[in-house]
Amino acid sequence: MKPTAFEKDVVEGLNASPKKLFSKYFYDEKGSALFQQIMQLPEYYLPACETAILKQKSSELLKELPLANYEVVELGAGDGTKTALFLEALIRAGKTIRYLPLDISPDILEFNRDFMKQRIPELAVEPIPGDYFHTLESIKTRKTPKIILFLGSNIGNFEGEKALEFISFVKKYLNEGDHFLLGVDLKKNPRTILAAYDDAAGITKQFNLNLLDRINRELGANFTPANFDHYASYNPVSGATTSYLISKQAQQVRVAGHTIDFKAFEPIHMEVSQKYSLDDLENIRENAGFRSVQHFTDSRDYFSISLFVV
Ligand code: AVJ
Repeated sequence: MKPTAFEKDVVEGLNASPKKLFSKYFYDEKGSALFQQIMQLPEYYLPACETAILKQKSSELLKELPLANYEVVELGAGDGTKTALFLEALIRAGKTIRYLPLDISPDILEFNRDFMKQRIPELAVEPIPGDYFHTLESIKTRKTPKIILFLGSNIGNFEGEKALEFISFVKKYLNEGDHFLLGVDLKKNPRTILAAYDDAAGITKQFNLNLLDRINRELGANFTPANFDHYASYNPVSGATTSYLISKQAQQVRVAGHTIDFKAFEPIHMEVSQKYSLDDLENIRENAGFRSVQHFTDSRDYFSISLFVV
């Protein structure tokens, strides 16, 4: 039988040096539930900041969105609970909008649609399941002006140049008068950032270890998660928060017919959560070819919702 993309990525990643797994695989059912728990953690300040911006800055934001009609396309929409605040503000301002949540998970899209039906009954919702690349292609020829949303600091998972590549890719699907709204976590006190990825309750640790469990369940592997420790780091120069699982001892693991050797204290690179300064975002604007960018931040300047104009 042909190996799935998941199996291929896991086997390749564990045979690479340094060893690496992809954070996009965190989100099975258990992983998605753990991420919901992370969003409630006192240390994980991101969702509260983004919600505060959407509540406090929506009238300022709306001044920059002058048209009467928009299609609001949300990349990696998730459950839509935060997005509702923005959609409600557009409707209150008298605009006619259609909401197109895009997500890889059909289940979360179903939740999203039901949630929106109940919260904003008059809203037209058109969920589109699939990955960003295919789904953007499928709406390319639509004529209504677009607002593309990419919230929740999801851009942080794109490593190095990949973030600019992705934003440039999105830009190609936009026409004059369209907008791109990006939720980004800003560089700040390194201790504040590190604590968000190394919470006292150990939920982020479980979130990382769950991927080993998932590999056991879905690929018939025999990881002992207790033999791995979670280690988060923040580099204040680059702005990269990086999470690793560290092998506590020399050990061997069987994964899909392969034997993987771990040395004591050998890391598996799990996730990058990149942080940006406003200057970094200005550079991205320039390199991706947007006309302008305006930043809407919370009272502590922890987080920005940045509006890029085509
Ligand atoms: C969903 C990618 C925004 O990087 O902050 C939370 C995922 N990882 N805690 C982030 C995550 C560890 C989160 N994003």
